Amino acid sequence: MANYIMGTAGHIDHGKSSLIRALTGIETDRLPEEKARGMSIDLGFAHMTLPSGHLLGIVDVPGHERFLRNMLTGVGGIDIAMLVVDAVEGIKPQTVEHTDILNLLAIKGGLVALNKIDLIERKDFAEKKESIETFLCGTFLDGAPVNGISAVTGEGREELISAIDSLLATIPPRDSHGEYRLPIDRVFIKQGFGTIVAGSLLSGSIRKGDRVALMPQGIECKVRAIQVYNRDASSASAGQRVALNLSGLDRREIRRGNEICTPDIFTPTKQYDGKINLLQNSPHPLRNNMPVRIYLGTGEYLGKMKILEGLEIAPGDDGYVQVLLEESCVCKRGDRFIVRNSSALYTIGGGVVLDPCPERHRKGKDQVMKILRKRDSGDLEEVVMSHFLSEKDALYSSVDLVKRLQISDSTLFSVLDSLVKKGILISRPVKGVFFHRAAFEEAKSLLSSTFEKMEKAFPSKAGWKKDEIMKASAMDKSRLMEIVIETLIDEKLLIVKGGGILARTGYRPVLEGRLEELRGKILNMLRDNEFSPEFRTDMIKKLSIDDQSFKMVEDYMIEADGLCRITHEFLMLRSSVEHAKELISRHFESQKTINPSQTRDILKTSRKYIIPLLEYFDNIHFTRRVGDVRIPYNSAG
Ligand SMILES: Nc1nc2c(ncn2[C@@H]2O[C@H](COP(=O)(O)OP(=O)(O)O)[C@@H](O)[C@H]2O)c(=O)[nH]1
Ligand SMILES: [Mg+2]
Repeated sequence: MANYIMGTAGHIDHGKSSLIRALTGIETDRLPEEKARGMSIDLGFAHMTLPSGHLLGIVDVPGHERFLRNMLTGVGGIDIAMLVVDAVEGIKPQTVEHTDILNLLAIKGGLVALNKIDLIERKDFAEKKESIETFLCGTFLDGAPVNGISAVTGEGREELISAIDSLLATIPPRDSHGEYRLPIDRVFIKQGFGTIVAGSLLSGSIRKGDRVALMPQGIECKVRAIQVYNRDASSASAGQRVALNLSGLDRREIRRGNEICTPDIFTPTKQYDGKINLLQNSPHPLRNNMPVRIYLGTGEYLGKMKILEGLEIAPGDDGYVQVLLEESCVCKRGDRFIVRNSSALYTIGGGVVLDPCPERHRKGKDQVMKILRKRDSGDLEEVVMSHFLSEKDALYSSVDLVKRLQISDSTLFSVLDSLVKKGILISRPVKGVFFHRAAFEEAKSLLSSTFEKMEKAFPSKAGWKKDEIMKASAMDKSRLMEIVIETLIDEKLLIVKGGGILARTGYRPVLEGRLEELRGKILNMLRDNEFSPEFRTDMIKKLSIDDQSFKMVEDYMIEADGLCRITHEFLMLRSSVEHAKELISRHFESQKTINPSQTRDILKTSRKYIIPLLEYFDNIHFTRRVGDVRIPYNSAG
């Protein structure tokens, strides 16, 4: 047994409300004004259990064109539609308009009740039926059953009910798992209970006690009680008409058009991307930035449509638009909407939401169009992928994606999981991020070509800082590039040298002729005076070279020869440093401490070298300073 909701449609006085009464025994015209005028103004609600056991909720809509906005509020959540046509009058303006609207809303199925057959000759029935069938060609009701019925005599009632049942056998029930959404079509205060909201539950289930979000206001509140078809219930599921008693909410905070939904998924939005279809009989084309009225969920919004390709969309055509609303709404990819002119006199067209929270687009951007086409035609995997393809540095956490796509964690994770299994996406669980394998590979090869370029340009350099290399690859601040670098370090394809310098494994800096010669001279100068070498500035003077060349050789030697930089001026060969350490260690064998003058005596050098050298030894944790003397770094005291 499943739950479905059926909406009525059709011209005023063709017998929609009478037919609901005949089917269910429920009077849907409940307002005093409706009773007095004998016509439906607002939505009416009824329900029945079908012979199959399915529970059918019915939304009765007004047929009068003045109340079309109420009709639009009601039909957003229906599964099937019953078009009611007066057998005497036949097709009338709202028969056409309602059918157009249901068609634009992509209602899954429906049937026709050819009503008031008590008023026509039996022999005329076939002809009436045929003219309706012709009218329905090319619409969502193409080929739908047309059942003759009289709401007054009850003739054809059983046949109509079983036609509804067989139709439902072909309609998959709504998903009662995952996130729930209840677009509100009624709000009222019930004495002794407080605020009640009602609507058709589009998806998911709501339980008593749940904390729910009122959107787009973003207010959280608690479900105190639930009614399904006027009976108290502990939970409600998709495809049911539901009333919720909410605690902690003021009636004045809620309007028709607001939505009760799973917290933390939906983001209020004033712009969304969509594809719009113009009605063949729209009185004019849709022009760029034309003010319009938009009907989305149970809400009505003023706004305009930015046409993303071309200047206008002609009647009968379709196109991609960015819809800009004056107020916030919540929506999700796949939601349908209807567009009427700004004074709501006629319907222009309708469409489908493709991206609920896009950036502002400029016109004629190929990339935007490409992505919208993907979001239009693709399944959820392709839609998720379209986000990864939309930016060069597309790296998303699952939280980012839930916000962008407005789907539940579990739905998203199953898609991400499958994309990772297929090898299309890569995940880094520690960081909680996902990215496109192709983008990763591209960044990887960009990185290695950048290293290659740098190695060629500066062959004497030991390596490059992360920032330097990212800048050189024109991917500075790229989170993806950071991940590429980390990965290559993990894979030992990159090594981190002293000072956080990066180089490719196997890379050896080289010095070309003149600099190699210079290196030999510097080595000799440093060797000649182990513990009292020439200062850097003096070497540069003696060798009569420029600072730049010296620096290149110096950097190279630090890397390749283990040259030690005691201070900027004071350079020492590693072998000399080791020798000095050895002599001092020997001193420590007989003495607990060493002072600067003892050091000077041992190393036979002058004071200007001793202090920096001892500080260097402190820094590398060979010695430790205690007052004016040094002790071995690891000794107690
Ligand atoms: N003779 C006859 N009259 C009907 C039938 N169904 C509805 N009516 C009458 O048609 C009028 C409009 O019906 P109503 O249900 O309000 O139409 P709605 O505007 O489509 O909801 C009322 O006076 C009904 O009594 C029918 O099957 N036979
Ligand atoms: Mg009515």
